[in-house]
Amino acid sequence: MTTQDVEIAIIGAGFSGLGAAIKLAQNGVEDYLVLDRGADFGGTWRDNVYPGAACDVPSHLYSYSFAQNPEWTRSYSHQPEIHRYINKVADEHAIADRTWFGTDVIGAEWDEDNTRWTITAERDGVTHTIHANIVVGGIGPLCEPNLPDIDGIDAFGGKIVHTARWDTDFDFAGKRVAVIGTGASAIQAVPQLGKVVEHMDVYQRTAPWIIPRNERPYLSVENWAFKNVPGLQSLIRGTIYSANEFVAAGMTFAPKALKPVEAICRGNIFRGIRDPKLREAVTPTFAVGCKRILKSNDWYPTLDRPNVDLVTDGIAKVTETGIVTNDGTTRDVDVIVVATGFHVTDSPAFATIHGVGGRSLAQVWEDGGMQAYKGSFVHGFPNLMLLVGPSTGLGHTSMVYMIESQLNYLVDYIRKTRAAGIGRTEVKLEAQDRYNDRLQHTLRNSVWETGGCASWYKDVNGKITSLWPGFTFTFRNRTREFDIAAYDVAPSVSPEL
Ligand code: N01
Repeated sequence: MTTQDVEIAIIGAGFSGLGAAIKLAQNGVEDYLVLDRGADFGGTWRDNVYPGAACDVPSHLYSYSFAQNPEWTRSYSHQPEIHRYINKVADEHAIADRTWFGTDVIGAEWDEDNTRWTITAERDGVTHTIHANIVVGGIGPLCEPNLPDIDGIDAFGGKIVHTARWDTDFDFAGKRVAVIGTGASAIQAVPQLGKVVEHMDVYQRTAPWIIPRNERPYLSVENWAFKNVPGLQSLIRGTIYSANEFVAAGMTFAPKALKPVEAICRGNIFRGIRDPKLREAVTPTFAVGCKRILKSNDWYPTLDRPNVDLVTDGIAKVTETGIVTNDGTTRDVDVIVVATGFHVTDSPAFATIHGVGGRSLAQVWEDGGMQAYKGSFVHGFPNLMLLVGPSTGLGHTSMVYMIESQLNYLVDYIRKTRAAGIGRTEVKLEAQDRYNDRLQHTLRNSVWETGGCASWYKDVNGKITSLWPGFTFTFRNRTREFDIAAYDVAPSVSPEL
């Protein structure tokens, strides 16, 4: 057992946690420690190593504005390249020196008497207590795999693997495989698996809308230009960003404006599948945009392969040897791939963070769903800033943009509270409520509310609590400065803060 004191503890070393570490260092804040359970930087881009894992946001926008990368090899990057990029940026800023990898954060408790957080973590079998004045939560919403609660699944005698916990040593060649789920992860993994497996059953509960993926390798002359033409990468970022913001406006304010997108998706189905029955089976019945719009050129042709079947009857149960659907058919398989997403609004991590009076985030959000002020601060949890917190997710553009907006807010929060000798900062409940009421008002006509789908964007109470509605530059403007008037503040108990 060890005990350690730091000014700031950053939990998570993915895009958001790493970004926080870099920005703090650049602004003269040196006393921080990054904690991550993995072996290196990357978060979700380290963990999701299923075949075909890639990003559906163009490479130049899906990167830090302060670490643009002229070396991207493709217009859309694949997981290994993004993982390498994140680790290269971390190396350039020597963040590993202030990071504990292989460290599992078990819990964090607010200590009112000492105006600080007590974090309990385990590393190499040793329990560590870390006292931190401030905690920055960069745990990411897409990190806890959601395992489907299907009757009999525990008794399955073959192999079960979740896309986010892939077994890279397992050889799928010649196997009979079932894939449960047809979301963003499945549509990337299935075409790769389809090339090697003997047979694959794809269990579709809800057909997704899918547009073509405009991916291509960059020519060496393009990479030369990215490196040598001043402002070119920023121009590309700006162009992609602006085009995406039109989609944001449609999703939030005018779902009917997304009709052309639906037409593009229908064209994708028509081109990818010859069988009219299969075409019908993969055509969604909800408004485009209600769930994440996916991008693929090879999903539909893969479903049309002779060794692949799309199964649309619901799953009744899993047996020791296979899957039984509601119509009574049994399909035996060697492997079940669960591409069933993540615990987003009900992350197990929420039960491990205890604020004022010992109440956990899970308890506070139990009835009203996830709520925070500017996606960052939660009443009852002083000195805790969440990155990619409630109502910051996006369905249309780069999360790195949202993360960088929050990093501006983080830096200004530290700057202002340090300058004023403030040691305890808690968002006022009225400010948090007003903010969330406004968000819900904006969301009421959005496609996520009105589009006729069930999605992980919705919380237990049916409210959209994971997405930012509207333009992302509005969020950027709101997080440009730390608005201290929205917070109850108290002086520091320790003189150096
Ligand atoms: O998970 P999902 P994902 N029985 O929740 C089905 C990001 N991402 O891992 O639609 C049967 O989207 C479920 O069916 P339904 C991205 O933000 C990004 O694919 O609920 N089926 C659905 O088809 C994305 O949104 C990239 O009816 C069950 C699927 O499983 C997020 O990660 C790449 C079931 C789950 O889809 C999550 O994507 C990959 C059950 N019991 C992921 N339970 C990029 O390119 C669930 N399903 C950036």
